[in-house]
Amino acid sequence: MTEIPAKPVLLTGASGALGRQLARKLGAAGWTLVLTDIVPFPDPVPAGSRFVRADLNDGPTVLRLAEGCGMILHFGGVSTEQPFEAILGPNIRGLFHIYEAARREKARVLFASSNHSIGFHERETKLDDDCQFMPDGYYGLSKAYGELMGRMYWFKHGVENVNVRIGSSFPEPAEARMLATWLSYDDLVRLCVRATLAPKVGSCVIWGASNNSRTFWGHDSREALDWLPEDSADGHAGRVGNITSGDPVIERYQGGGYTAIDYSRAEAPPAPLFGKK
Ligand code: 15L
Repeated sequence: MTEIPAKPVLLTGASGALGRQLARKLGAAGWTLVLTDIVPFPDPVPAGSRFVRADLNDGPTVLRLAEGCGMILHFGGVSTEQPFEAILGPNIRGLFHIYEAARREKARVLFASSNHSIGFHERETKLDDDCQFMPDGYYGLSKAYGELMGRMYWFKHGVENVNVRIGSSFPEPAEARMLATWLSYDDLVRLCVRATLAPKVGSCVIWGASNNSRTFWGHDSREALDWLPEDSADGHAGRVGNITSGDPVIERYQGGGYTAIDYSRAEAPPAPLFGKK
């Protein structure tokens, strides 16, 4: 990882688990980062970078933070299933502020989307990047809306964006589902590097998973980014392959546990109306 972007990079959600990985590794590679989060940054700020505590709801502050930046790695906002009102500000209004800032700065956006934007697809269905959104809660719905916001800003204003449908990015896979959905931290960092440095990305979708043979996902725009995952969950199958929930809803759908949160259907839902096999 030697190439350094010409302009500073704004990283939102810098104090979260993924933000901290990115701050540490991109900072160590010599990138100039503007780090921001609503909570304090718990680590030493990398040399040449700075941290500013801010709320994504605050549009003028987001505009100021993005000044002079050529790339926004947007990991901020609510990252789990929450009531609608808790998600609305950070994930919808906050993302609007990010896109307005990108438009003004002519910056590119990497949007940390999620598999929960398509979580109600069945696990047997292999999905390509043009599959239908099937959000599995208010969080997944905000990610689907966020991807569509990126598409609008690309077509209307030429703001490039990479929408990464992150599977499960943790130090290691923790259960059987993650043998399909796991994204190693190193693959995530390499993906962010390529999304920043690739000459042209348009508005595209990437499945955020490592090279897992049990993957639920197929075609995406990784070629345009020149990114290929190097890690794999496969070696963890012996350890976690038997760890399942026993819940028929959770085990049926790609979104796993999120699909069952506040699930109120009495009967099993019908087969999906669409989706590629
Ligand atoms: C996500 O989007 C969450 O941020 C993360 O905490 C995990 O739940 C992950 O999805 C997953 O689906 O494993």
